[in-house]
Order: sequence, then C-alpha cells, then structure tokens
Amino acid sequence: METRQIETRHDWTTEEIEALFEQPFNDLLFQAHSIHRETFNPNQVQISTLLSIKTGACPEDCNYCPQSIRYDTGLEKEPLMPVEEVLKQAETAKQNGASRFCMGAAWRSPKDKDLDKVIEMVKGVKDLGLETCVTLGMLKQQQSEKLAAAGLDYYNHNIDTSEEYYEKIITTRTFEHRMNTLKNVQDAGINVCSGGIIGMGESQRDRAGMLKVLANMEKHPGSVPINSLVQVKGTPLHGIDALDPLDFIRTIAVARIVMPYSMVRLSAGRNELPEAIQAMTFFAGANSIFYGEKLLTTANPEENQDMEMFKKLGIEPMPAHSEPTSCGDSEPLQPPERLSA
Ligand code: SAM
Ligand code: DTB
Ligand code: SF4
Repeated sequence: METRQIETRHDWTTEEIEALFEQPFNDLLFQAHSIHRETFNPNQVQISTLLSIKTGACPEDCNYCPQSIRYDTGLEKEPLMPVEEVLKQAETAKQNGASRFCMGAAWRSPKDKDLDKVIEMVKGVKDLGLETCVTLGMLKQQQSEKLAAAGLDYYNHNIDTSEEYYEKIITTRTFEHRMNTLKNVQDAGINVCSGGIIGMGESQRDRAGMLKVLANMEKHPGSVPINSLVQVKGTPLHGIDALDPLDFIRTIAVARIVMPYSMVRLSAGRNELPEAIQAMTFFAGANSIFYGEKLLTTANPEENQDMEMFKKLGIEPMPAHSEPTSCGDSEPLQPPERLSA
C-alpha cells in the first residue's frame, strides 16, 4: 500500500484553526477522516486504563475538579496507594485488554519521597508489558529526569483550555507553570500526553487557542486527551450549560487535522455521550479511549458495553507500542477538492 506523508505543521494561527472549526460539519469530518486514514488504521482504537493512586485533598482550585480540597463534593480522600495494590490493578487491566496504564495523583506537585514510590509503580507496570503513563501535577526538571530514567513512557499534563481563559478556571497556578512542566518533561525525553476539557463555558476561539498551543509545540504531544467536562456537584462548574455534542466532535476533528500523528483520546465524559456520538468521534479521528468502569473518581462506561460498541463498529484494540502507519514531515496534504476551491 502506498503511504502518503501528511505535513506536520508547528506554525498554526488561532484564526486558521477557527476557520477549520467553522467549516460545514461534513467538510470538517471528511478532511479529518481523510487524514486519519493516512496516518492510522481507522479501525483500531488504543485502550488505556486509569487508576487514581492518590485521591482528593488537592490544594489546587481547578473549577472542574472533584478532587480539589476547596469544594465539597463528598469525595473520600485516600493516601498514596501501596505499590503492590497498584500492580494488582495493572495486571487486571492487562487481562481486560488495556495496552496503557495511567496512574493519576491529586497533587499540585509530587514530594520526592512520593515520587520514589511512583517510580517503583512505573517499573512494575512496565514489567507487565504495559505502556506507562503518570499524571502527578507540576514537575521539576530533576523529577522529570528521574521518571525518564525509570522508563516512563508518557507524562499527562493537560493545558485544559486557552491561555486567555485559563485564569477563569484555575487561580492557584498559571498557564506558564503548565508549559514549564511540559518543557521539563519533553527535555527529559518523556513523551507528552496533553490536551484539555471542552464544555467549561469557553468560546470556540478558546478551543482553537488551546489546540494551537498543543499543535505549535516543538514536538506534538504523542497523546492528546480531549475531555468533555464531567459536571460534579459541589464544583463551581456544576450546572453550567451542557456542551453540544456536535461541538465536541468538531473539536476532536480539528485536533486530528492539526496533530495528524498524535493519538487523539476521547477521554472523560463518555458515560454521558450516546454511542452514536462516540462513533462519530472515532470517524472524526479519535483513536484512543479510557477503558474501565471508573476514570479517576467518576464513572466511565462498563467494559462489556465498550466491547459491544467496538464489535458493532468493527473496531479492534490497538496493540501496545503501536506507531502511526505513515510518518514524516514533508509532503503537504492536499485538501479535498471542494475545500480547495
Ligand atoms: N493533579 C494533576 C493535574 O492536574 O495535572 C493530575 C490529575 S488531574 C485530575 C488530570 C486531568 O483530569 C486534569 O488536567 C483535567 O483535564 C482532567 N479532569 C479533572 N476533572 C475533570 C472533570 N470533571 N471533567 C473532565 N476532565 C477532568
Ligand atoms: C485526562 O485528560 N483525563 C483523565 C486523565 N487525563 C488523567 C482524567 C479524567 C478525570 C475525570 C474526572 C474524575 O474521574 O475525577
Ligand atoms: Fe488537583 Fe489536578 Fe484536580 Fe487540579 S485537576 S484540583 S491539580 S487533582
């Protein structure tokens, strides 16, 4: 089969990305799906399982998050999980078909003694043959290097929204803090997993601005989780106008176009999304999901429900350590005829 190379750009403007959003829906989906077929097998979806290894009592004030100590969400806090318990859960995730195991901690940034325990977890999960990912908050350069030396595959650190909208959502840290950690992680040679949340009252321009920052990174994030806000009672964003699912699909499609070789993950919010909408996100270029009954603290679809959906759609799980089907930076993609007119 001939492999065509899709151009990987790092010089997007917000206006160009907004113009992608504003296309007629079918044109946008056609363009995104055409790219998706060039860079990935469109019938494979990567399966990641999440585990909260330290829950609640987080000092940050992220307006969306049930784990902030500032909001009464009824969540019971739990200290850092013992390494053996984490490995037991990773083994179960592997048996259930996961290829990546993501461990999340409700920290602003990890203490060095806690990081040593997380490193033991990473090594143990790797030994099971799973790809590893952790999300622990802000990291110093030296902490990133320690994680890299342990063989960590991915570090998840979401920019969550546009630089302009950031202070409306979080006041205890800045967008720049977030970018600094992403730089530390990339400099240490760890793959970045970074995306955001849609449905927090942001404008389409904010969505375009967020994707611009990700797409203009020196190296595109290997994984881009697109979360639909899970509204949790007690958080400031509970009760906000619900997101139009078509806008969620659009965001996934635009992410696929501007980051053609990244895994785009249909992340939080699947429990509230009808199957047909999820199917459309796979067509639009999503090729990864969180799998298992729980995300970190909120519900996710049941495993057999997801397997049933995959069966109906003819989708198979992507094997661990899969790469895009073509790669390169040279030949620009020719837009579909109607769009180039
Ligand atoms: N504390 C670390 C941090 O903030 O990077 C790691 C854990 S934090 C829960 C990981 C990500 O989960 C956040 O960046 C956010 O994108 C996502 N998240 C948290 N609460 C969410 C919600 N209610 N709906 C959708 N995504 C959410
Ligand atoms: C990401 O982008 N989404 C995941 C993962 N990275 C860590 C977390 C979603 C959390 C949803 C709310 C909860 O379950 O607490
Ligand atoms: Fe803490 Fe992360 Fe939740 Fe923010 S998103 S409150 S940093 S756990």
